[in-house]
Formats: sequence, structure tokens, C-alpha cells
Amino acid sequence: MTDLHHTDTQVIGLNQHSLQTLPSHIDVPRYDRSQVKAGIVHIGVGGFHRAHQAVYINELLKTPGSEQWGICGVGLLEGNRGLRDILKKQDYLYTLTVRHPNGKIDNQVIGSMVDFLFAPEDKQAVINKLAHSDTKIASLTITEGGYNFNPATGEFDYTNPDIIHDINNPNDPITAFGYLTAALKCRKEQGLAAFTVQSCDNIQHNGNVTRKMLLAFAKEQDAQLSEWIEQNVAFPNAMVDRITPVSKKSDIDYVVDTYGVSDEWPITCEHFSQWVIEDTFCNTRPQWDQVGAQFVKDVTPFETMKIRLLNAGHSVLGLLGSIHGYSTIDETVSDPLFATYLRAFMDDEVTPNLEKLDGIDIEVYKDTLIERFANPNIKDNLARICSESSAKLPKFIIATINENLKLGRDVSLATLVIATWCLYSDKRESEHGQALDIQDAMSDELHTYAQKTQDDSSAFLKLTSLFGELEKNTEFTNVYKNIITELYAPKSNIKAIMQAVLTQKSN
Ligand code: CS2
Repeated sequence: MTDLHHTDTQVIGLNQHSLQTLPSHIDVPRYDRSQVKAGIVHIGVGGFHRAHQAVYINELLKTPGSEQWGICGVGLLEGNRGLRDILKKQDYLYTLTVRHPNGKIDNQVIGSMVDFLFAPEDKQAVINKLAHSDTKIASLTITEGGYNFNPATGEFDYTNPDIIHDINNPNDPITAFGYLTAALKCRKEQGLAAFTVQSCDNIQHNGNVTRKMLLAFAKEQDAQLSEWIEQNVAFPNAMVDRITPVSKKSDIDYVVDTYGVSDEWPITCEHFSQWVIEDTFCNTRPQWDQVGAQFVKDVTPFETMKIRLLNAGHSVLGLLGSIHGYSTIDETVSDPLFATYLRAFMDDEVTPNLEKLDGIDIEVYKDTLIERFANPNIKDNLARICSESSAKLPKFIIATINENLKLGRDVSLATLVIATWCLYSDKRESEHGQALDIQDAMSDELHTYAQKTQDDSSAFLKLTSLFGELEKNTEFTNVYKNIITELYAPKSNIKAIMQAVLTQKSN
């Protein structure tokens, strides 16, 4: 994101002082930010956090009496230095550009972040902030990979070198788990109440997963602390949703050109936003339900619906579309064959396994998803969608395949997606020879296994940390191998194969 700088000297730089001079149709924070305290310390200030949780808090801060719920951002990675510099310069303000499908655009300056700590520069400051009595919630968006579990077994991965370092060096953490335990240890020693650890990542049972991983980590470091965490820390599960593409230079230019305001890191997102949370906080919480979030007893059916339809749908379009040579989600879903394929996947292979949800019409939900994907003003790159597929697909798609296989149901539409992932990881280019931008912590391993496909058509499935026992399931491998043969045939064409799978399915 280093190219996100605008050099025009005529424009007003975004900061607390310049807020008053911004055009009146930008919604700016009118609450007194100097009174806002950070009750939430958030680790992982990516675009999603700035388009989601920070926006809910920004709304809440408009209500007098909520000043204790501001956010202190934390960046754990060296790569967050630039973000820290920009946010600091802008008094932690940034512009949120909400782009509706009909072309309407809402612009808002978000003021809920009131501080940002860059951990590599001062680790103790982060631990102290988390351990401070004002901090009631430590929230996380550290991506699927940040939770450090083996995707096939769901167990904590003790082989990660950063984790080994953190277990042995409690005062010199690198990972989120290291920081959380260091701070919780201080709170325990000082007789302070624990904070709630609130995951805002797109992971099923994100609270339960965080709890399991943090306890697995803490147990190795300090068994007594681990027990205290188990008894005192709450980990609410939540479903989070808002499509937030990676910020681009054009997003900066838009804010400058339209408003004469220089914001070096604005965030663009879709109009839709959803947050469904289990109300199990251990140390008070903001009234998020007053600003559009929903508290429920059990978030499971909401998460399953979202992950198996929205996220899986994204991956279906992302992988198939990348091989075809498309570059964004809206471009891909506006191709009728892709839209039909997606809808058939959702209707035939996902919906039959979903629980019915009071107040949600699943058909309307799917229609809305297709509309959201088709939003021509959200240029969501397929490279973002396909990034870290190894952390995503086991939950998004492989879980659906396993359930269908158990029930004796057809899995051909999802199988083409897995086979296409193999081709994508092997060739690393579209069928027209355009290089693909693959970002995946496991990309080398994926490539190594996928490359063996010419000699062994199910070689990719031998990556058992992702596919579990799938390679041993002949119902699955029969379909998979046939599709691989088609995909690897000279001059193969993904659209023809998609059409063939659809036709076969309807017969
Ligand atoms: C996407 C998500 O990358 C992906 O897996 O499906 O980032 C998606 O945009 C968000 O979950 C929407 O809430």
C-alpha cells in the first residue's frame, strides 16, 4: 500500500483540525473525540475492521455516555508501520466511502479510533494498554491464518516458530496470543477483571476457536494463567459481514478529486453490513444493538449460512473466474454462466444442509448475495478473494462436500471448484496465460502437490492438512478425477467444463 500517496499540495489534509473545513455533505464525527477513551484495543487494523467494527463504534459514540468505547488500534506486524504513520498524521481519522449498487456514494469520516500502537516499536506499550483498567475488550481481526490452527484437525499448531518463540519468551511477544497472555497475566496479578476477547474474523465459532487456541497457547506457557483465563475471559462468537475490497490509489484520488481532501488511506466498502453477536461479554460491552448489530443466543446458523453461501460463493467465483481470466467479482458474476453456476451451487449443494433461521428467507438472502456480488462500484479483486484459500476453503467448501458425501448427495459443482484450485495452484496462470497473483501462506506446498497432478490425478488431495480423508473417498475421487482430466486436457476451457457439469447435474 506504499503507493497510496497523493502529492497535490492544494488539498486539505484530513485531521482533527481540518474536520470543520470539510464539505458539509461529508458526515464527520461531531462528538468530542478528546473525551473518548479506548475501552477496546483492537489488534489487526485492516480494511475490514475500519469498515465494520470501527463504524459501529463511530455510530455509538454519537450517543452521549458512550465515550468509554473508543478504539485503540494495534499493529503487530512490521508492515503496519506505514499505516501507523498515516493514522497518526490524520489523528486516527479516515474516510469511509460506501458505494451502493445504484451508484449512490456516501462519504463519512470515522472518528472511533483514538490511538494506534505499533507493537514492533514498543511491545510493552501494547501490553500495558491491554492491561489497563479502561480496556474492557481486546478485539481481533488477525485473519483465518492468525489463529494458528491446523485446518484439517482444528488443533493448535505448536510447530509455528513465532509461537515457539512466544511460549518461551512471555515478555517479548510477537503473536496476538503472546500479547493477550502477557496482558492477561498483568491483569490477574493486579487483581483486575479480565477483558473480553472478541474475534471479528470470518471464522465459524470465532469465539470458541479463539478460546481454544489461546488456552492451548497459555497452557504451554503458564498452566495457572491458563486456568484463570478459562474461568475469567469471555470469547463471544459472532458473525461479521461487509464486503471490503483492498484500498486502491483510485480511492485516494476519489476523495481528493471530489472533496479536495487528502486522506492517505481511505476505505471503500459496500452498503450492506451485518454483525450478529452472542451476548457473553465478561467485562461490560458497548450497546452495539443500538447501532445495527444483533445479539442472539446462538450465532451458529447465521455463521454457517454466511460462510457456506457468501464466502464459499466468493471462492467459487474467485477460482473459476481467475482461470477464465476475469479479475473482479462483479465482472465474473455478470457473466450469466457464472451466475447460474453460483446459484446452482448455492441451491443444490449448500442450501439443503442449512438450518432454517427465524426471520431470514434464505431465497431472498441468496438473491441479495448475487446483487451484492454484482455491485459494479465495488471492484473486489479475485486476487483478494482467492488469497489464503488454504485457510478458507476447508471451512467454506470442503465442509459442505464432506457433509454431502455423508448424506449420499451429489458434490460435482463444488468438486470442480477444488479441481480448479489444483489447476490454479499448479499453473499459476489463467487459461489464456495471464499470470495470477497468488497470495497464500501455503502457496509453495499447494504448488508442489498440484504439480504432481499430471502423474497422479489425485495428487493435490494428498495435502491432508486441507483435505482430510477426501482422497480416500471414492465417491468423491471418481468425480474429481474426471474433472481433472477435463481441466488438464489440451485447450481446455473452464466455461465449457462448467456448462458440462451443470448439464450433467440436471440430467
Ligand atoms: C471474502 C470475504 O476473502 C474472502 O474470503 O469472501 O473477505 C468477504 O468479503 C467478507 O467475509 C464479507 O463479509
